[in-house]
Amino acid sequence: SKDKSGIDQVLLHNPRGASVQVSLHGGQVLSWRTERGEELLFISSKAIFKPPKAVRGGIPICFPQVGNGSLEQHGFARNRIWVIDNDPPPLHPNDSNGKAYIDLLLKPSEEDLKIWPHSFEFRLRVSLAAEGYLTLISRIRNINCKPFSFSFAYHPYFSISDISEVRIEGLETLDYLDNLFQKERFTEQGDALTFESEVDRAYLRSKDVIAVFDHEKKRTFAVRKEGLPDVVVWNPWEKRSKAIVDLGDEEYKQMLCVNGASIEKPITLKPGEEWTGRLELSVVPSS
Ligand code: TA6
Repeated sequence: SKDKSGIDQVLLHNPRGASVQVSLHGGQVLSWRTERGEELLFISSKAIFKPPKAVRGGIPICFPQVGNGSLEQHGFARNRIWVIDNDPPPLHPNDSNGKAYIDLLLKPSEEDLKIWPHSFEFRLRVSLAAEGYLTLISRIRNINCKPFSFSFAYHPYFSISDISEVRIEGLETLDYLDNLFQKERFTEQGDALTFESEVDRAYLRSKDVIAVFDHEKKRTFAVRKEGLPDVVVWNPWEKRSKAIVDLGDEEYKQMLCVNGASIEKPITLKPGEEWTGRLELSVVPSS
């Protein structure tokens, strides 16, 4: 199928009727639905479905830079058109039962090489398990003759009932860099993270499972990550939302970004080396 600006999208279904929609624009997951048809990811009603800007919502991929720096904000991968690999390597036999998957590929264009002179091959595998969980596996290979370094993040926007009703567990006692205070380093003091104003933090070296509890919707998201030591937590809140053109003024209440990322220490690949970063999202009912 195609989206509003004519860009191809791929729809994955599992045997129970859960689904995932992936756009070739950015390799971005735009929808993840349960077997009952409930949407689990947030997309702004003001989202712009047109390159060269990433869609506001879903799961943008930030590569080769997270945040600001010498490249465009969050790197160029999320703004490029990816291609489908029609002959992807098979799933592992132990892991193939009822799983639907697609592999997308990104290679730098000549223009990309001018702004970031490192040849790479990026393979993104998006899969939907029979049980409904969503897995993203990124494999980035250095096909250059020199080493290069990058930072990386999966930037999921979870759909939530109300930002004032959610809490995150798994970040207790960690150090974080606060983007609202010039990346100053603080230590988390609270038991669980709740929200009453803008939050934009990179929690460093977290454990590999983070939970987002949504009391009103009575569901919990589990974020499992591998190869991604850090976790960015972002909610723009009222004032900042007004400055974001592709986000409605009140929509911050229905979204929360909890990322798997590698930010503090850049990843370095020697020629021929490959890096893998994995994110697995699942949802369970809770009381
Ligand atoms: O992950 C947090 C963050 O870097 C914030 O600083 C905020 O800008 C957000 O991502 C969204 O960035 P974007 O470029 O998509 O508007």
